[in-house]
Amino acid sequence: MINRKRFLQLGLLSGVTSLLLKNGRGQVVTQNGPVVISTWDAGLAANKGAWDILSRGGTALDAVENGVKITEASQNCCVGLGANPDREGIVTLDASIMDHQFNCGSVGFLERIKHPISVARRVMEKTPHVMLVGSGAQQFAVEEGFPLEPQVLSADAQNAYKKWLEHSKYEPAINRENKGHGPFAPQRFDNGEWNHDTIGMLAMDAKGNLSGSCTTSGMGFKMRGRLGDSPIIGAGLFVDNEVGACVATGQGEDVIRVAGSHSVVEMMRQGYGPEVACRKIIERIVKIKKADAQKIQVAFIAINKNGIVGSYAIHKGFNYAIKTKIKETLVDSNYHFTS
Ligand code: SD4
Repeated sequence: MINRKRFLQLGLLSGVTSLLLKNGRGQVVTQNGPVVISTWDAGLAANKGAWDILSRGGTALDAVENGVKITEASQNCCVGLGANPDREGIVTLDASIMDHQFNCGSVGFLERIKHPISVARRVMEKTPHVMLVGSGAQQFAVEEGFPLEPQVLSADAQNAYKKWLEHSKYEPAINRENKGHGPFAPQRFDNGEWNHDTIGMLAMDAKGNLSGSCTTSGMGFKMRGRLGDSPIIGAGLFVDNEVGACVATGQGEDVIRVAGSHSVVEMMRQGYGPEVACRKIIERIVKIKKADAQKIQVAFIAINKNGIVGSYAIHKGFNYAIKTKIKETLVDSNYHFTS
């Protein structure tokens, strides 16, 4: 007989059990069709954009593009052209998108384009390639009709960059939804609103198909030319419609090392529920990093084929937004280090 621990591991119970009910055959299904989840509290607004599509019977793919475009367009956020620049003072953007049939596209090191996620989708749909970077990605975007935006920093980013130039050290802070101070002080806002640079989104549509998207300015004040995990399929994002999907946020280098999102999906293939699958790969990163794990944040969110969602982070302070027909909320993630 299945014991309680195994039951929990398989994700048959989770923090979002209220989203679920058992049908007559005892399978766990989403109560009211579509579901969308996305990283950090900016996900609340982004999920609304996804829901506009999902609630009208649209596809998960359209939903995850539309959703994160809201965050990309926001000048007062961590993602898109209003975000923190690299060391040279230039904003460079990465994004990826993946549908339910292993179609995927991404862009990296893209400058002066407002919606990298839409360029990633065009790469997926209109080229024989998966990934375009730098000036080639920008050239493709312009050829596709995306306007070239002026190369200026937002007022917040300008202030942050000026401040950063005072010491010019690359010391990524631990990403949290930060209301605190001390070693975890925010990178950017004095009021501690946030210190992260990415939105990742996963959706299941009314047909039960999954898709995912991820878009970021990367780590603030990174070396010029640096790519993180977000544009790398299998690291920042992975979708396998038979199993589930995962998206990552946090220190991209350490997500890439373990092929993070793909590894989480493989854990779900082995039968683990989304939260346990995320936890297992977080534990793998913590083991690899040894004492340095204290200094980095990585978090995953995941959804399985039954519409069950879960997450796990290295440190406290990660949260993600859920939207279904009956629920719209921000969930505090479980995490590895309790002290
Ligand atoms: C990166 N994973 O470029 C991104 C950064 C991030 O919240 O998620 N920040 O490494």
